[in-house]
Amino acid sequence: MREYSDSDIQVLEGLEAVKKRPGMYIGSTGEKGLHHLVWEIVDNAVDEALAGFCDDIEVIIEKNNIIQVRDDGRGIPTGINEKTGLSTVETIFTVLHAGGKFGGEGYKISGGLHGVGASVVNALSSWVEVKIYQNGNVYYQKFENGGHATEDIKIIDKCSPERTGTTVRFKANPEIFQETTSYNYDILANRLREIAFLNKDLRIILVDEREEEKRNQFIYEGGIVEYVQLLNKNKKGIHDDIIYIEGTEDNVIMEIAMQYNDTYNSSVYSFANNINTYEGGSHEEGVKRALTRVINKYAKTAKFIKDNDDGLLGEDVREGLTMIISCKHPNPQFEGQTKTKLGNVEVRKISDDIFSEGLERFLLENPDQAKIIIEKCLIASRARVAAKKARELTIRKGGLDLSSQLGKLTDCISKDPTNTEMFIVEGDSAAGPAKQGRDSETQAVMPIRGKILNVEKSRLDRVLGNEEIRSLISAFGTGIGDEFDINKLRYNKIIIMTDADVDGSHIRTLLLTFFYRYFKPLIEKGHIYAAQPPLYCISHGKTKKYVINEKERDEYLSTLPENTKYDIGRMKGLGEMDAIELRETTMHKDTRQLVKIHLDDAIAADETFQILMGEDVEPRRKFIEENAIYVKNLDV
Ligand code: TTJ
Repeated sequence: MREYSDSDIQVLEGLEAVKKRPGMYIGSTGEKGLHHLVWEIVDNAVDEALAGFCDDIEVIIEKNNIIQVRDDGRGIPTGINEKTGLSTVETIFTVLHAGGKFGGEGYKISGGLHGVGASVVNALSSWVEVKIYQNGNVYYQKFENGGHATEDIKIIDKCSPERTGTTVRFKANPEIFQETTSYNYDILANRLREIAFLNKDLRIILVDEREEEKRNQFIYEGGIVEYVQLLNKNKKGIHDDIIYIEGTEDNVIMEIAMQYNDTYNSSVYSFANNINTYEGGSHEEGVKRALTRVINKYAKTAKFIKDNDDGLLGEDVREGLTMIISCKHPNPQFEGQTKTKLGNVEVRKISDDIFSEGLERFLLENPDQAKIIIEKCLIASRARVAAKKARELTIRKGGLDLSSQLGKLTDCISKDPTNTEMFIVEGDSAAGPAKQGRDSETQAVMPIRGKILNVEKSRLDRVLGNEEIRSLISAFGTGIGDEFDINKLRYNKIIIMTDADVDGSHIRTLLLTFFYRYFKPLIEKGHIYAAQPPLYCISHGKTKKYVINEKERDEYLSTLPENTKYDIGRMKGLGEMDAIELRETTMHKDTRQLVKIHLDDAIAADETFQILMGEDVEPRRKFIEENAIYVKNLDV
């Protein structure tokens, strides 16, 4: 161990602060925070790629959940940093917020919680090891026990002078990440794939060495164009080209890819510095504003609509639109409840300028495709007027009031919306035990029949025509669309309770899509949950124990005395349990485990869903089984 200097002491105080309040730096010490460590390190490699010096990044989950991230960039500088008197490596890994400041000029892009830096990872790890390949040498430095350098940086080996890059290995500290230190392959794969889509030609490899080896390579020559292609894969694109527009103004890089399809919803996803801006912001506003203006202008000039006709609204020109907006900004301001809204006001004009010029040119150069697009927008506008009439009619007939449309709801006694809950239960076989097993004072049960209407394929008027959905809306009490009022919500928690199987996942995906499309505020305000029914039943003697995952199963088995004879059954559905078992395992406030649905879960469900939109059921089912990453995540 080295002797401590003054700067060591300052540094260690900084890292102590991180250890004391990890949540402030990485959001949580649960699964999400654990994965955040990986993003902190990966972001550095992506920055090097954005600066144009790296085109390969590899992430390896080693045995024992050690993470290795390597890039083929220039390598972290290996000299001493003037300000700190420590090596640059040590500075980056031990001084809070040291990130780019010590790394020279480059194009530094970081955002949100990201970019708090490698020092945070170091503070929260049992150990971190850094290797740098530079000038034919391999440099090495190691940190232990939450951030202490074991030695100064030193050369440990020679390498080919052509080889450059940085490799970081770390092991998350299990005393800090008490919930879990096990990485979820699908979470890593999804985000790495997204990063690859957002940075064309960047090659990212993910390897899992823990059990049977898993490996994915993500590289997209077309970048976000390929992303739109994927999202529209199972829909009919109504015009030939995926429109792609890019431009740079005042160091702000804008890229937009879009294509209209034959559905009725809009799927506009925006990113700033590779971070999904779920809450939108100036880049999205600029592009949306320009889209409405340019389409109206073209429609008038080309005489699709008369000068004094009502113009097309934003929602008309976005119906059936799949669009990715990616903005890269040297100094992004993230705002909003979840810090996922881009705040930089100047970007509104920049994105508007770049996008409107590009779209105008596309429409003029491709009149055949322009015609198809404008006609689609005109139909959407007429349908909007018709849907409004239909909705007014429904309301006038008392269609959405409580008394007439509650369907099969078994309501609770309490009318206090701060402590009541509604379980949405699939199928009659589970509805029975749920009704018997509930706490009738505060828990209501709403059975739904199999697959609810796929809202992705229907306009609002048809959605409102669906009995199942009307019952749900009536039970919520909030109304829908323009009439939506969250203050009228009749339950504090709306809990989706489906089987722990593929059909269950599918139904949950349908419901999440429905909530995302029509009741977004309920998700944002944390009113939507998924129940976690048990996956296994362990029986021995007269005892039956239900557990929700493999981990709990193994933990329980290890508590049994040796020679105990037991039997393990994989649960197929909620209907297999009687009312008391269902209450104990899944419904009772004291013993159940709920998963709160966040906006990104719902968006992910929506996105997954779009990929699954094929007409054939079988391949879709298969895809869900193999790939419905987010859906699986919810299964934990
Ligand atoms: C900074 O400017 C001079 C040349 O090197 C630049 C740099 O720091 N490059 C760099 C850092 N490439 N890769 C990293 C890096 C990679 C990982 C995986 C982790 C960290 C903390 C940095």
